Amino acid sequence: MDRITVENPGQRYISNFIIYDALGEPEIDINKWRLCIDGLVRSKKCYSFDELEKMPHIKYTADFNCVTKWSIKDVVWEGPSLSHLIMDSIPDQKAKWVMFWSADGYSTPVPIEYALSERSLIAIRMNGSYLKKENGYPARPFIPDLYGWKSAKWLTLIELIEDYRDGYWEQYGYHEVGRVEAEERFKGFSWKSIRRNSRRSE
Ligand SMILES: Nc1nc2c(c(=O)[nH]1)N[C@H]1C(S)=C(S)[C@@H](COP(=O)(O)O)O[C@H]1N2
Ligand SMILES: [Mo]
Repeated sequence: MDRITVENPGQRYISNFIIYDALGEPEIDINKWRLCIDGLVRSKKCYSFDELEKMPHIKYTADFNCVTKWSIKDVVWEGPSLSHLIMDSIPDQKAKWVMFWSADGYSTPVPIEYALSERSLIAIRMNGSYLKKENGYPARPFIPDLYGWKSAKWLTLIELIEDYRDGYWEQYGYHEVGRVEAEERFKGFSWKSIRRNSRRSE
């Protein structure tokens, strides 16, 4: 899996990431930092950076798409498979959403089928180097099909839950799922469904 292409209507490419830290940049002590899997799982687990680093990694090139319409072309993403991490904790049948939580208090939900996609990973490297502090060191999830706000920087916790809950941006109206290809930018609104509905009424 070397390259993942996702259609990104309405986006334009820029050359550098615009750094966002809605709740401020947290201080992280890498020796104390852990990434934990919790909630509706049979076996709760926490991993150190060293453990994540030593696991098998997946690696591919894919664009990063921010819902505010900027994109970065061809970022090389690398890290453990998100689905392997979740499956190792044995998810309960009831789990339907995954909530990502960060050290700064940021959170964002994704449907479990996206978290379990073979292309979803926990990025510990971008473009061949560890994440920069401002890009979320030590780890952030990356799901190429979803907008960038679903990639919680300074990730600490992956919580499996049954019912949808808003995260930080979703409480202000951003979409539950956030698919780039369907322009799911805001709740109850996607250009694809508008086009589909207008075709239907023609
Ligand atoms: N913890 C945290 N994660 C976050 C954000 C944030 O403010 N805090 N912003 C999100 C948004 S809207 C985007 S587009 C990307 C931006 O990533 P970057 O700061 O590495 O460019 O991070 C996402 N993850
Ligand atoms: Mo964003």
